[in-house]
Amino acid sequence: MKIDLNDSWTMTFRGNAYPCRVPCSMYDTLVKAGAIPDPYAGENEETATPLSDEDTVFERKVVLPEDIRRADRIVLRFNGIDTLSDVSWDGASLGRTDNMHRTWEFPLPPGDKGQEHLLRLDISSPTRYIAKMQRERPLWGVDQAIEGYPWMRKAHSTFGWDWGIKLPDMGIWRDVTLMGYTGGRILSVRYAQRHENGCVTLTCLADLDLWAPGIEAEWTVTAPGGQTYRAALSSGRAEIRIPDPELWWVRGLGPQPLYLSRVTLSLDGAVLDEKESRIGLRTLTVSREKDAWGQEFCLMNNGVRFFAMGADYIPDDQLLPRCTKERVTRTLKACLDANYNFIRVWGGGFYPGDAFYDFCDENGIAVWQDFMFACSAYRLTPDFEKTVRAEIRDNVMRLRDHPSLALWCGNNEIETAWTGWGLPEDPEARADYLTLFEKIIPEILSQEDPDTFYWPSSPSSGGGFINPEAEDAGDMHYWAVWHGFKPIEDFRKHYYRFCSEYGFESLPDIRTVRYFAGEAQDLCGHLMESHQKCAQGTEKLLYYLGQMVNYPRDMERLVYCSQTVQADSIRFDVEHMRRSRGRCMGSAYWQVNDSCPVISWSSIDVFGRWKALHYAAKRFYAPILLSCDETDPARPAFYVINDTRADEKLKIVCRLRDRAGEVLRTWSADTVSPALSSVSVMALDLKNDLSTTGGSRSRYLEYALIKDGSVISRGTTLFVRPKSFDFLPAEVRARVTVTEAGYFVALTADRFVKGLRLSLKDTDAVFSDNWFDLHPGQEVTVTVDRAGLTPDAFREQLEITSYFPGTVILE
Ligand code: BMA
Repeated sequence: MKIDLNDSWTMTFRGNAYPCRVPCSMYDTLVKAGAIPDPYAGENEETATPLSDEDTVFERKVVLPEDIRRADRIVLRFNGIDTLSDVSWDGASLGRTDNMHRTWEFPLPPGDKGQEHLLRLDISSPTRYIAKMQRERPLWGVDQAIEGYPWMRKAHSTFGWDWGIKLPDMGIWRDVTLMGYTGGRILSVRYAQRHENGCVTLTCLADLDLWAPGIEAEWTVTAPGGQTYRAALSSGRAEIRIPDPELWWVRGLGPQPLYLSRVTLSLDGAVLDEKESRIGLRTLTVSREKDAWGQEFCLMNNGVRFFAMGADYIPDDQLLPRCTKERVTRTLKACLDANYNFIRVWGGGFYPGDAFYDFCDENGIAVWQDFMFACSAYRLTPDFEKTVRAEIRDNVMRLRDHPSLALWCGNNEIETAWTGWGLPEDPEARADYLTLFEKIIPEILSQEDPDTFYWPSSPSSGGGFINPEAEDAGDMHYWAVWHGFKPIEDFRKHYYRFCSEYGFESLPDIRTVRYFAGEAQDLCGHLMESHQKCAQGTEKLLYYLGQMVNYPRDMERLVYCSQTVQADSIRFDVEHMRRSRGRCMGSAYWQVNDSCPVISWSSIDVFGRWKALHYAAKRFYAPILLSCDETDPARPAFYVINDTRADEKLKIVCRLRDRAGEVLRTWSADTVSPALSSVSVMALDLKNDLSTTGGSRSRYLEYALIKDGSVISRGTTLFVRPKSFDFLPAEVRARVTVTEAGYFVALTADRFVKGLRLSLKDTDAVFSDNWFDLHPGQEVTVTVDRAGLTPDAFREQLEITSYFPGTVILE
């Protein structure tokens, strides 16, 4: 028996009472009630942050339903309390909470007569607590967050980050439930798999608490096709052999069949408790074999090594109640649309809810899961160690059976910080680092999840403070471009084994900029800079714009140019890594999403608006990619990268064009691209073509990869940066047709057009392709949802821009 207690709460803050519903928090409730201005707009953050210096109370009345009152044991469960609270029941304390990442259970006192009870949480200020702890024992952390945050087991980024405003909230951020148990309870279930000779042996290991005699424990597994396997659990354990297993694959490698597994406790035919999970029959791990380049770091699914393509994921909102299933799904759906097969959950936020992992299971996205520690020092005081041990256990037990879980990682950037960031000496905290990440966590994992790969830190070469930044082993965070002011060409000087972070900032969509800065925007002014949290962020943005593009004359142009440069830079690196497939086996750019309206490295902003980079990702993460390496412009080399398990018969067509887009020369080649490979298929000799005066400024390559008559990958290579190319104004023609499914926009141009961008003036829309190049003699058709617009409204709202101004004719 189980009911939820999410409704009918009251929050009291500064003597005022506000109604709320779980998930709820101080800031979110005040914003909803109109009691404070939107902290995401203007400079409202300044007045919002200090509110967290005060305490908050949440309370509600509870009447226990009859069937729960009759149970032997009644348990109150909080799936998430943020963070420091006293939980009381009719004025008597049930306990204290100190960790937002934990689940908290409190047994309720017996003897209930059906009367009304008062459930109350007194949540105390997080900022006062960390200030006190920090005064007593300083710990280092990132500059953009409120000092002392490492002392608290609360999403670090709620204290501010270099993409997040400071809103250290208080609240009940996940479901509250009331459960009644009679006779026994399933505490936890874990599954182990053995794959042998085309057969999978599944073992169920259940932790059962049985206090009445005669209880039977049964386990059933139902295959996707409906076939059911059964076994009785003895001492919580049983084995089932599945002879023709339908294997679960990471997307692109195969399908994602899910088996439904159910453990049931029953007495005389009545079900007392049950637990259901969806499992995938698969192996998924990290291979670290030694090879010609050092030691590989490579994800491997059912024995197949695959190239991980994705990005780093942060919380979907700074206000946790807004991190709903809809928001998570919107982000992950956009990842699918952009051809990701991988995502890294970064360690400075929180452990996502079940919806995140369910989506990844259903769609084959491999998950790199950090534990929630990032860029900080910690002290393992007895209290801290106790709560961290419980946190690790809670989350491992919740997430371990998801087929999409590829690896656990101890933390973000702490090993590398201790070795190379020049931090204040702190031998105690340094020793505690090793104890926590190289002893305590591996020990817990060896008991709770021995089959999932563990990596101590990101980046790392394997731990022990030994060369965490090494390029030839482990994963790598590469920030010399952007934070280090290196030119984007520097990306190609490195051959990482797995690049789990690298990034480049841009401004969000113009409507997002207007949301936080209104019409009076000045990139370097205080208002805009309050939404630019990166140290020297404005300087970095302008520095790279100056290198790459012509001067952007107004804010709309600045948005367009900054997104163009971001997309070009990340594409430049991804294609380099994918061409080096085998040596490099993974790319996660920093970062897919935003948690508030800011200037950041994301490819989608907080409102779900795609930047140029997200459209580029859809192209550069295509399972089969044609890529041009023009490191030597006189001899550009073409690679076909195939990340599927099938050999593919393909045709390459490549044209050298002049600045007007006229074709000067054409090459074509047929090729068979072997499964899971990157092969250099042809090189051109352009020495004479580019040596004429202005040759490289007025000529470019355009190329396409064709499968069964359709273009599956295409690209353009300029031999100079966009600002140096001699563009000509083009005339773009757009023909709009409407069908039930949506609008089709067929686009042609009389000259070369770089970065053609479609948008709707007042409506959010995701186009099937966008921010692409157009060449004379070619037509590109883009589709978009009807978005509730009539054909006339659609035509009125349609805006088409490109890198070099020209004219647009709407037909
Ligand atoms: C990293 C991350 C984050 C940070 C990002 C951008 O290294 O791990 O801490 O937000 O870079 O600076």
